[in-house]
Amino acid sequence: MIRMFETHEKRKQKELGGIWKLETLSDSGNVTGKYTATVPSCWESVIGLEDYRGRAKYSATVKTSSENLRFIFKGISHTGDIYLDGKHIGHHYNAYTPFTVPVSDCEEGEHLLEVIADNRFTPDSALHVPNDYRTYGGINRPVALEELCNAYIEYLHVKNTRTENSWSTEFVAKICRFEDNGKTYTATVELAGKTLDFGKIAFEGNTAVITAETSFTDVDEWFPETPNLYIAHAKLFENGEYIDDLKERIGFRDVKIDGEKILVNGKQVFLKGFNRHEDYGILGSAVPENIMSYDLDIIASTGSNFVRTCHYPNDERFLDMCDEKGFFVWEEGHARGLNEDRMKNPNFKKQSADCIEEMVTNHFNHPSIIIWGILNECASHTEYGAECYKLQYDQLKALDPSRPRTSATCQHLKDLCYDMEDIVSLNIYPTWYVNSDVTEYYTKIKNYIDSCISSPKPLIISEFGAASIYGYRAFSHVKWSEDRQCDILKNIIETLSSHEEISGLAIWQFADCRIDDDYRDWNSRPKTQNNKGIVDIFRNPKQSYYTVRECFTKIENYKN
Ligand code: ADA
Repeated sequence: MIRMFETHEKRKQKELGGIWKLETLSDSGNVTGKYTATVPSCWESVIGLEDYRGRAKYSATVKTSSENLRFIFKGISHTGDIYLDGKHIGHHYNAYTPFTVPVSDCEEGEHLLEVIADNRFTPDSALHVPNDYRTYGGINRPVALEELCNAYIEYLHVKNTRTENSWSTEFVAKICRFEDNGKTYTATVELAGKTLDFGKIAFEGNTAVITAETSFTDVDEWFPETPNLYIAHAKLFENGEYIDDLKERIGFRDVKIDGEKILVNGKQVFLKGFNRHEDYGILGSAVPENIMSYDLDIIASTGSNFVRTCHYPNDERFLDMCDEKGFFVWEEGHARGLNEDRMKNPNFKKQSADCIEEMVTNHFNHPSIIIWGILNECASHTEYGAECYKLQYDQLKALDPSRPRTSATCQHLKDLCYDMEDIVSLNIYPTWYVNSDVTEYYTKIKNYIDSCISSPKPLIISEFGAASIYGYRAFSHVKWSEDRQCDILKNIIETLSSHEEISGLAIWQFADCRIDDDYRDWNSRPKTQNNKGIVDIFRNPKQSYYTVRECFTKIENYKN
């Protein structure tokens, strides 16, 4: 599946999974090895390619029966070039956002589809750099092929705004056509028993953005405890004939900031949970659906209601599960620990803007996403860095003013961006990286923040934690023992959760994850992993799982 619910009744869409041919390529393009790989998967789970950093070509034969096609790639890590019958038809940078490749005038029959994936760290790559998570290689998320008529619905956004005793809803859809064939196009959308008519579509060139509005009084709101979901179903007509459709799953949920409070449907929430990388065992970032679901069940069992998709947009199937199972999500654009030099990479601004645009356009309708994040621990303490933060915050606001924005900082006492964001978020490691009393350490930063911001705003501790080696127990509770990790997590959760002004606690991190072996701090990462999980990379619980469960289940999900 490419989503956890049916997205079409009319459009013909098939997943292009199965076993593909895989050939590793030298920098000059010569074949250096022949393999096969399942799609989706990372090539690190192909014997002989466990540590491969380079380029490789996937190939498969696809059968088509329509002249108008669209290929959907949910994720190629980290750069993909697409060829159909040897002709270059698409290019995309970034492992974590989906992209599509429309093809017209395609003859019916069999075609050769080739995908060259590239996970090298080159000067052209501003966001995928050696890091404290691994940039895997390959087609690590699903691929699908759609057979279309002359026009199709590219996206449908449903914007719900909660009013006194009803919901006002705006529908925004983008329609694309392959050519102006002189025919008339109209569209409708159905939701919660209502059908609206978008009317006749006026194209500008071969695209059109259409809107319609209504209100609802008798719908069930979305909360994690009652994750009520509805299907919005858009239909497209050509000269009155039904030719295409798109189903989106939405929730009646709105999120507001009121002083230091985060309000969801008017209720003040307390976010407690984890930072989660997309990484599992030997499967890497191609996490299968059952593990995504298992992860969320483990997280829920600790009394958590919150997941931060550190440090990049996540697989839509995972976000679908967060909608269904009921989690609050902070989803963020792709960036981790980029210093000013890296932010000055000539490709940085465009690669960041593209990632944010793709993230918001594709993930807009998820009710679980209540916060957009950017630029984790980047150069928010320099003038140039702050200019980049402002650019990205402005872009996010233009794309989606309905959700608050934040960024997790480690520049605590020199951050220049506290007044830009809707929520202040701190990554702090007292009693792990910093030998300091938790309250003293936190209070000093909080006092500085209060001196920087013009009005009160919510505060989230977006990262805190400690490392432990799975299975290492010690009466001494020395660092790296599971016992020490428990002590640190318990102390920080109990201390900080008593501070009324804090709206959220996110543990770093849910599960141990693989890192790039040329990450600058590799020598503090035994097993070439970030070991701060409360479960190991195979989801075996450490003692800290039980400690966190004991602490989090004592904390209310909502403040009165
Ligand atoms: C930072 C960073 C995380 C991780 C963490 C750690 O806060 O945001 O990605 O690297 O440190 O484990 O040190």
